[in-house]
Amino acid sequence: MGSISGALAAEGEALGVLWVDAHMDLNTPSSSASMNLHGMPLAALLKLGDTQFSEMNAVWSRLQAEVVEGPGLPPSHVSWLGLRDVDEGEAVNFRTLPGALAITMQTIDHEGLAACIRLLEDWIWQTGIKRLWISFDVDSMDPLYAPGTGTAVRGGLTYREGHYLAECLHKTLFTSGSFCTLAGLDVVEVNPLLDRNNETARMAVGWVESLFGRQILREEI
Ligand SMILES: [Mn+2]
Repeated sequence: MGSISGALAAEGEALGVLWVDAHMDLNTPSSSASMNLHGMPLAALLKLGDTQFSEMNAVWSRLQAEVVEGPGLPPSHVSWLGLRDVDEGEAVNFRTLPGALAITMQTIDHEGLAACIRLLEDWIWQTGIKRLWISFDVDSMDPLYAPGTGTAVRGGLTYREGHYLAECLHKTLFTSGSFCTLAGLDVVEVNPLLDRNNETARMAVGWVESLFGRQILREEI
């Protein structure tokens, strides 16, 4: 939350967010079954209201006020990719966000990842986002490739899909004359205690390398 809040203070309306995650992280205290704050960062950054618990409301409002200055992240500047474990309350919250873009695994299966990335790029262009913050949750990847994480969900991105996404994002964000550049990156939810031979951490490092321009063919031939 803090990193995106800082970026928002620095970049203002130019900032957009790409949340690569199995989860929306869009719960408010009253929509969350677990009350786990890990499921609420985007709701806090978007300053989503909460109506159910009056006692909790004060804490939620205070958290939002302390984390983000002003009106918060504009709803139309938030996108997700890789969703496959969305709570009912999060889906309800999502419907209150005009212009936000949610790319689920179902869409990726149906349209193909390349078409989904074009959709994302069109959204960035049309929304006028000039600086993109990427939050890469390793649970966006299938647990086969990222077992070391607390809330793994089957049916995620394959190793190849993950790298293809990173390579395409590199092209979009780092080519000279790009309409949008990278504002910052969070890599989250690697848990070494749950990992298998450090596979998840290594996958995450490899993903970041691809985002910053490592190309397998150019490197190895
Ligand atoms: Mn997640």
